[in-house]
Amino acid sequence: MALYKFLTPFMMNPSLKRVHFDQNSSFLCPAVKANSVARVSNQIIVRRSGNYKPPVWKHEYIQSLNSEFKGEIYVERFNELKEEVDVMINQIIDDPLKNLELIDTLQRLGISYLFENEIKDLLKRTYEKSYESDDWKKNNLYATSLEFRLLRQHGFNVSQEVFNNFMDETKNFNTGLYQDLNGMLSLYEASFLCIEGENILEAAKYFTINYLEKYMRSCQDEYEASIIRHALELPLHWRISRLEARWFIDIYERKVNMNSILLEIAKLDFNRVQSVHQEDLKYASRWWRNTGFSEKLSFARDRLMENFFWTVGFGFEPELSYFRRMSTKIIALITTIDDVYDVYGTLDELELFTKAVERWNVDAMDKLPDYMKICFLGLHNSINEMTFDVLRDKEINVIQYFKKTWIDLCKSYLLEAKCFHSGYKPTLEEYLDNAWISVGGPVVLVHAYVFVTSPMLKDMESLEEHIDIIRCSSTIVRLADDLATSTDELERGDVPKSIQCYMNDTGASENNAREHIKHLIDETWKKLNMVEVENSIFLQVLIKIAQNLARTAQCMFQFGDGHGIGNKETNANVMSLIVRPISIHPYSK
Ligand code: 0FV
Ligand code: MN
Ligand code: MN
Ligand code: MN
Ligand code: MN
Repeated sequence: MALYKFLTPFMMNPSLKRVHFDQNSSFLCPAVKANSVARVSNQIIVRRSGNYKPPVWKHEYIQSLNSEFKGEIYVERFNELKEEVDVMINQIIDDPLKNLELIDTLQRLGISYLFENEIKDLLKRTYEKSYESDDWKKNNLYATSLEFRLLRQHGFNVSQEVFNNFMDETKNFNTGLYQDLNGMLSLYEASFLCIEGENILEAAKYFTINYLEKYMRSCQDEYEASIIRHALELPLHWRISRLEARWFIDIYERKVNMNSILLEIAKLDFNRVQSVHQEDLKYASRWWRNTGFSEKLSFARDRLMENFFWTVGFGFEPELSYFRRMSTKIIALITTIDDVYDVYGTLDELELFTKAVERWNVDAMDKLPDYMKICFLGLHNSINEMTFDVLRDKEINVIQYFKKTWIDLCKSYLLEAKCFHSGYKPTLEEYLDNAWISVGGPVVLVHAYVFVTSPMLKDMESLEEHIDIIRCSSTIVRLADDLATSTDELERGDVPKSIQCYMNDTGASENNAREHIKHLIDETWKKLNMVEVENSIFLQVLIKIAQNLARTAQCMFQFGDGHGIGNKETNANVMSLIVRPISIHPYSK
């Protein structure tokens, strides 16, 4: 890959290798705010500052979390309810629309994972049935869209042509459909399962968004408005399932004719799963404290809770504890090392650190400054320990695969650091060729894949073949991150991010550039949707985590920098997902 091919000549210039600082001039970059100036062998080193705030969620607070749903008291009731739902799923067979609605409700309530096989069977029966007669959906936009979305989500082959019925001769959607709000909402959600080149679904997206936005402005019904607003903020397909479950449980409770069995099991299960998450979080927080990073590397973000929150987005299921615990460590390490490269380290130091990671050997530590020694050994020990766990439990040595992701990450960081120090402005294409790596996506995904599956060497090797999945997912993380963080980053001194690269390339305004980046997210999702899922269980797992990573990023960066700044939206999400159980007493809400 010809990364930043024009950069090399700049970097050959030795005068750029060390930052010389003359206190009277600010030739470096006018935006750089130096808060730390140190003298090392007669040279003055300028260190930038992230001005990061201390963590909102303290270790002691985290350790004090203790859910009553952890124990056995609710198990019996839970099992009873589960049996009742089982019966419910097996009962309905002759009304395809009722079947689909049940599946949709189970998914939105966050309990479909408890009935995975039953749901697959039910969908299969519905799929076969829909060939016998289509009277139930023929002129029903709501039923057609719901069926389309659920079937496609579950890997059934279904064509966008099913919507032809609802278009006029000029291939525009019928405006008569405006009368059918549920249908419009359902078509809106379905349109996000679009793959590249599907023009009907693309048209459906614009048709429904335009209408729903207009409808919102005059909507008087508060319940209805909250549902439409929620849908327009982020489509279902882009949302993390735990957060959707927490939101939908409240909505469902207010629904006319809701099923109280489903509501009760959803609440109980949410709380039960949350108690598992709390134990994972407590483990991760003990690990984090034990690294000493927050004192020794105090320039870096101390965001253990936020790091953990990501992992609940990747996979919430109770049996994924080990995966969440290790993934939290990985994101904490990524965030810290990112700050070393972006904020604190000098270019010379960063070159040394990159070499040490490439050697992956404790001896490589000798030449590093003290603050980097602790960072390097923390990384080395954590990843080696995970490798040990995997070797012990899954009988496969994955060190070369783990190691490679960290080397690639550090190289991509170094390239950005060089670019910053030389003032080189990459094109958007050049930038993205590197920036999908520098956002940490490949590190997260390759480790996750190992933790969630039991891969064989051939599966590890085939990851390279499916690098497009990893790249698409990581690109979405990168673009969402840039939309949320690049204003602060440029202020503190950083490379041009995707928005600025596009502005440089085209002369577009910042607003237009932001719109373009959002459009790229949309386009990248289409590629992430386009993957054949029937052939391998390993591939299915990879796709699922890759999509969840993209979703979590869109959630973290939906209202600005929810990862680094600890904003009110992230704090509210943490409270409702991780800290507070749902009240289960019917009168105590
Ligand atoms: C982003 O920070 C950051 F640290 C992230 C997204 C950590 C979590 C990563 C994954 C879950 C993949 P920042 O905006 O400083 O990153 P860049 O790359 O822009 O410096
Ligand atoms: Mn950064
Ligand atoms: Mn960075
Ligand atoms: Mn393939
Ligand atoms: Mn960023």
